[in-house]
Amino acid sequence: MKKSVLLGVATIAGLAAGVAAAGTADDVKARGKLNCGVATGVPGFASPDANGEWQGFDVAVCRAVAAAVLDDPSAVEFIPTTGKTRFTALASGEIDMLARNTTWTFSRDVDLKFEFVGINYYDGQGFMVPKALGVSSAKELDGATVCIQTGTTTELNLADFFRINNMSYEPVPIETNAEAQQQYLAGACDVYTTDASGLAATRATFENAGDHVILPEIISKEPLGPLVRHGDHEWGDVVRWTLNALIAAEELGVTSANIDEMAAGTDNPEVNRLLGSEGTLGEMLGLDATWAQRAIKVGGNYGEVFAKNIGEETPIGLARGLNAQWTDGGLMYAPPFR
Ligand SMILES: N[C@@H](CCC(=O)N[C@@H](CS)C(=O)NCC(=O)O)C(=O)O
Repeated sequence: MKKSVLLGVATIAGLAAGVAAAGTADDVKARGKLNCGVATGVPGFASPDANGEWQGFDVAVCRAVAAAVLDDPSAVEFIPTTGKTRFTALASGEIDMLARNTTWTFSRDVDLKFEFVGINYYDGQGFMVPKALGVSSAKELDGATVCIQTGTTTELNLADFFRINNMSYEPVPIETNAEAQQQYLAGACDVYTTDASGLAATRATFENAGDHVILPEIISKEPLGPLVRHGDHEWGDVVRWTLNALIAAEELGVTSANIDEMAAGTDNPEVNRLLGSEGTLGEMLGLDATWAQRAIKVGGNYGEVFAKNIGEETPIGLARGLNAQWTDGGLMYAPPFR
């Protein structure tokens, strides 16, 4: 068992080393299309709408990168990946980047050889139970059956949490969020555990959402963000600074409503460098002067993307919390555009 796990990791890292040398930024430009790995379906984060168009908070990152690099937010092939398949898809070169509620951890960076370019959502793992179970704390879950997605940090945190609290559980392994939802609603498990954002997204689709409670414990840190292969620095920079552009735009007050006006030039030099009316940041990135303008125009700044897809006015109903700007008591903090 141990051997096969090690082999799997070595294979992923080996694949990554081979593909990285190719230079993904050039590949994407030559192909004219971005291959973006996303979830198979998490409402608000990544899921196809009634017309088959991918929508969501993670999808917005893919579209912003496509707009920056290819001048076309629709030049994206969305590739659904599960907790298990996402890393081989990235390492093998099937996808150029992964934007799928994926937690930045030591081993995914150092051992699997991926580069997390930033954090687009600070999350933590939670638990959902049917109200009828009469449980009000995760510490009351001794002996529970737990629906758990394989290949995730969720699986590992769950084991740690139960061990620390001297409790036992029976895992019900599942592959996708849709399957988890179905199994949980069918009563195959007492508890569904995943990132708290994923729980909110899943519960929002329930017919009787009020019959289910999210327990107060958050048992882990899940900094979620987009990632690329190690060693592919030019491409890593493009994805990193596209995400930073969306975050900085919110801090600087650049919105989808005022961006055209601001792009003509403002009395804030950083806004001018971001939007390309001053300086040569785009050129340094291997792009043109208006790359960030295009990225921001797709769905607005970080705050607009958040509000539209997962914010308090949406059925998902997430508060900004840790994901507020640093100027507003949160952790969102883009490095300077200079
Ligand atoms: N953040 C954790 C868990 C991510 C995860 O896979 N969460 C599930 C539950 S919301 C998910 O996104 N599923 C998407 C899918 O099934 O397509 C990780 O990186 O391992």
